[in-house]
Amino acid sequence: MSLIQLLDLGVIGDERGALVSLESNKNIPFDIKRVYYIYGNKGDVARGFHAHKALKQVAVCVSGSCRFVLDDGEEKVEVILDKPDKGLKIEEGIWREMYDFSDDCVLMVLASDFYSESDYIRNYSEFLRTKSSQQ
Ligand code: T46
Repeated sequence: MSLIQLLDLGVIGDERGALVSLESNKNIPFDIKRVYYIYGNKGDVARGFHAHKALKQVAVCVSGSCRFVLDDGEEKVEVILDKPDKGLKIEEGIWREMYDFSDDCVLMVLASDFYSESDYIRNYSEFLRTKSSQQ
């Protein structure tokens, strides 16, 4: 499966403007248990630098833009999020880094589970070891 999975969230638009609705197991392919958002980042700040053991997420840049680097241990890809109707699906076991936050960036993330630090792999060598032990 491609590392870049961009979901078309669908816009319900009319003459007043746009509306995007996000629903568990419909346009978001899991039960949404948590929503968080990231904003006010300095442009030169990078975030992420971890993978999740089990968590699935969909990231939506509802305002502005930012750049994701996704890495499955074999391949690295880059994707720019700059559309509020596009969601980047990030499966478990994918290392992610985020860069180039615009001043107006609001990055909203829908997650398949509650926050748990024990689901994070924050060390890149450990991430690669996990991937090679799965092969
Ligand atoms: C991810 C990327 C896209 C909480 O207490 N609850 C939460 O729901 C979250 C997401 C974080 N935290 C705490 C954990 C840290 O002490 O907030 C602090 C900052 O989190 P972190 O450094 O992991 O933030 P990012 O921006 O590097 O990563 C976040 C998510 O943590 C992560 O799951 O995939 O955004």
